[in-house]
Amino acid sequence: MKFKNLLSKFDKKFMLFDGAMGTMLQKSGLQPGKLPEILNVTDAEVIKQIHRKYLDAGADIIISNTFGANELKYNSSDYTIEDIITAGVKIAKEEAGRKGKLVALDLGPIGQVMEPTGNLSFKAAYKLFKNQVVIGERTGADLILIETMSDLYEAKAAVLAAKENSSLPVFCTMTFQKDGRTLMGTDPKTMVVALEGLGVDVLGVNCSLGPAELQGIVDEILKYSSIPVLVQPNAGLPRYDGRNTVYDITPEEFSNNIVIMAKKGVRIFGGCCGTDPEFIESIVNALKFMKPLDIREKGYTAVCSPTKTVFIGKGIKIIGEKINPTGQEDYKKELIEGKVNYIKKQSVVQDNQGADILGLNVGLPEIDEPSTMKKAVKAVQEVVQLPVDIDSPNPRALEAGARIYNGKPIINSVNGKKKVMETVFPIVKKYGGCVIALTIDENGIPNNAEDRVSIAGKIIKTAASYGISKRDIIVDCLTLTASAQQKEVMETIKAVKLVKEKFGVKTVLGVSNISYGLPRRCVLNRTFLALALNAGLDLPIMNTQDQGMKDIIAGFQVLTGIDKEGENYIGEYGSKSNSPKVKCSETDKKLNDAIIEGMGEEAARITSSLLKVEKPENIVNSYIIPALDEVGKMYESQDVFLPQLIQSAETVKKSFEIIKKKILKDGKKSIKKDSIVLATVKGDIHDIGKNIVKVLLENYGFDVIDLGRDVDIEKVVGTVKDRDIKLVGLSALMTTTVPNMKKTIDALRENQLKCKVVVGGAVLNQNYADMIGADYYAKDAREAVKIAQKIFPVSTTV
Ligand code: B1M
Repeated sequence: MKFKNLLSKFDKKFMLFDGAMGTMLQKSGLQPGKLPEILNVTDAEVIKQIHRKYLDAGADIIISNTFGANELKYNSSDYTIEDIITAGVKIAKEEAGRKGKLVALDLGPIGQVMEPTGNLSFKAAYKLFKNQVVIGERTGADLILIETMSDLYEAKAAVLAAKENSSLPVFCTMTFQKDGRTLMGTDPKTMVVALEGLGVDVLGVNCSLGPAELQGIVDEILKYSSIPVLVQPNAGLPRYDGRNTVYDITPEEFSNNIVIMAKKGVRIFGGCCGTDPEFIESIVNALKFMKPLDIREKGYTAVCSPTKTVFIGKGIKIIGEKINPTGQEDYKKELIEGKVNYIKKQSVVQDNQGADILGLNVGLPEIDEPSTMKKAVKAVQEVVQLPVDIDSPNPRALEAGARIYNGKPIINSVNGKKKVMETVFPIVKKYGGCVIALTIDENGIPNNAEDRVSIAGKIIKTAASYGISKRDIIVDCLTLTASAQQKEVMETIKAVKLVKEKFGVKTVLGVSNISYGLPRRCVLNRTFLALALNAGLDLPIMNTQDQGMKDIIAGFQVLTGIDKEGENYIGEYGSKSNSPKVKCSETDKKLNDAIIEGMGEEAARITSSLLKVEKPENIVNSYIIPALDEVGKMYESQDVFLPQLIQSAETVKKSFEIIKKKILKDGKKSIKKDSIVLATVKGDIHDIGKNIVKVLLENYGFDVIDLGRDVDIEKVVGTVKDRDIKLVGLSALMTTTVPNMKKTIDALRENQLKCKVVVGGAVLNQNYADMIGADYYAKDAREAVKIAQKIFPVSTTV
């Protein structure tokens, strides 16, 4: 309601935020590294002046100086976040109030990485945001601005915290890189699908890039968004001039690009890093005589994970049915034992077999379904990028799953019973899923198609009263078994057709149920699938291992013109002598697969058994390094994103722990030799390779002083000086950190330290090593040991 009031003021004009706070603070002498929000308490006048300048420039909304004011950042400060946020919002309110303008409570990222990639739990993030929201609303903020988000999951925690603990309008913007995705891999359309689902009032992009470079990202957002879009670009691309980060474009260039965006449909603007009141004034002038475009409802049906959006109704999309305890004894056993290995394995297998969405059912009477559902959702999202269909008749399990899910899920299901609708629709509305609507009500499943259609109508109408759009409802006309209810088979098919014709909604069917109790089930499943597809089925829930069913879908899409010019069909079947691609169905995965898929326990298990037949070094060289190389390539080609890269690295750690134990157990640690300093250079956090070198050196009796990763040059120099070190080993994995390797070597030389330096890391070669003044280059860990033995000749041979 509050948002409608706010928006009505801007019905015929653009809404304008202010520009950068940090840039202005730096101009007024704030030292880098100091927490800027403290100034709300210690130097209120500075903040006041900045707000005043932006208001004078024509901003309608000023943003409180509270971006980083969370309890983690301020845990050792003299001031509480209560002090800081209260002061920040108060100052802004006073200034804005003078001109009848508004104040946005600013919430930036917490500054820690969320689980499973990092350690910050969803619950902890939610709590931090909640505290900020409560203080901000109490002090009089008019709206909440969640901004500069790189992680969709963190954005979700912030949005839920804002919506559940205040009645203020919620605006949320994310930050994109040059490759068109956020650091954690979310693309603009996925952001729109997830954030719209969560019910934000405004969404968009801030920071990232300059306005010219943002145009493509803005186009994508506008293409999918049915709500107002906010854009706050930087003042050009950031550049380091040797001392400071600088931004190059003029206010005029900035506003010229803003005008282009306004013509495309953006309604709300502001500035981010590098902008100042001149930029805002320039936008005010440029938009003075323009009117914002009306917003169009886009009308598609979509679900998403953090990195992948699946549009339902654009071609046939498959929900994999295998993560369901019905008839799966091994899965049942795992559920009872609280394990998730089956879920992870089946997620990967079905993904490889062509599932678009994964069905997730954990329903066993003897377990705590809500908490198991949470665990299961996390397990799936750790290993695959597919969206999830959270399947349970238990609304508490649905809610637990939907809350913890990263993205927009399918919520499976609601039905025509009044009580069920009353419990499930609020969940759908709050967490923003697509919901599967079963055509059953208090009187059971109707025998005939028409009655099922009328239940569908009732559900769609009731959903609308909760603010749930028809586009988010997927109707299930219910597959009954041909063995028990043969007559009703064709009623289901007819119902699918009628539901589509009458309401234009998307449809889903669990296909395999048709053949229950009959022999050669695949024959009936396939035939039923073909009939249902022809009637308008969009989303079969099926066995992804059944190639015959996948063939029918592929053929159907060619014959109905969905697969334009048979492009996918030819791609799939053309060159492979009618043998379609079944990438993976074996369950006993090899070590490289386990690493690529991020299956930690699996990797540890395989490593242990491999060690019975392979040398530790062989496992590193023949399995681990090639697997990581492949992940690196997939990362580069955007087949996987940072969370998956991290997941693979974590998996390698598990595998390497086991290898390390073995190496050290077999080792010849008795000879005490001189110490070697090892470090991954400044700016580089890759340490898997360096750690391997360390273990092997220790195995050959050397004493290693491991300085860790991202190591300051001074620390290397200091240690070499203090301990009279004769050999230093430096590792670097990125082209961008090789210069720091050179700087470290230069510093050792400048300090006239007589140590030798050996360098290594995938990005280096002998030439580079020579160029940066290293004494030795080691292509791998064995080579590093050989060099150490050369320098300390008493050693045994490798
Ligand atoms: Co990143 N990463 N990564 N990464 N990562 C690379 C290096 C990359 C090539 C991937 C890609 O884009 N294809 C790319 C660098 C591109 C470039 O510079 N041209 C890259 C990038 C871009 C990034 C980030 C910037 C991503 C982002 O945030 N957007 C970020 C960097 C953060 C930073 O450092 N500031 C980042 C982060 C990460 C993770 C944290 C997710 C993780 C590292 C986890 C960890 O190390 N604790 C990670 C990983 C795993 C990789 C890949 C996939 C694998 C690296 C690895 O461990 N290889 C990597 C792609 C690749 O290399 N194929 C990639 C296995 C390891 C055993 O090999 O380290 O070469 P290596 O060590 C060998 C030898 O080289 C030698 O012996 C070892 C054993 O034989 N050796 C030495 C190594 N050091 C030695 C020292 C010696 C002697 C021998 O004497 C002292």
